[in-house]
Amino acid sequence: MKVIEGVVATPNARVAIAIARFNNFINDSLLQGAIDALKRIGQVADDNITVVWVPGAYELPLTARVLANTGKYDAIIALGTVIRGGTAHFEYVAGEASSGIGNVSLNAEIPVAFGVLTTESIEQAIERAGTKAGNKGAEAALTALEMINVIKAIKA
Ligand code: INI
Repeated sequence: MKVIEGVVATPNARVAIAIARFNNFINDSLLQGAIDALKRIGQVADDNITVVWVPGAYELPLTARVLANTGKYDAIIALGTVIRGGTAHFEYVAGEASSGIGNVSLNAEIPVAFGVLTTESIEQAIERAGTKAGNKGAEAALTALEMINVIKAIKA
């Protein structure tokens, strides 16, 4: 039996983070969590991390696609926060961000981690950005690194 399981430490990884400005007071915490996880746990070099700011979560799939197509990155981490309001806007933005990011990952065959909060309230978002429900930016970063290693091991 052969079992493939990726480790997290990926010292030579080149990682791009695509991050939305919309709800940036929450996204800033996701970014800090992601960078801390990449460097402190993943041992990724500071010079190998690129951060790209875009207007909102809706713009994340295109940004991830352009980053993926450069061939310069081993993984991409998409960060943002979509909070439900009184209209259907939430569904469109969150839906497009989620399916678009998934499509980029499948088409480019590199990990594109989904670090986009989709919550009912600001309180739920704060809880997931470094307070009582952890930091989803850090979780997305660790997932991206593990997946780099899993894919490398499958192809080896
Ligand atoms: N963008 C977000 O990242 N989060 C939101 O909650 C949000 N809401 O609710 O409107 C949001 N809208 C902007 C959207 O991502 C695009 O930037 C905009 O529609 C222009 O394409």
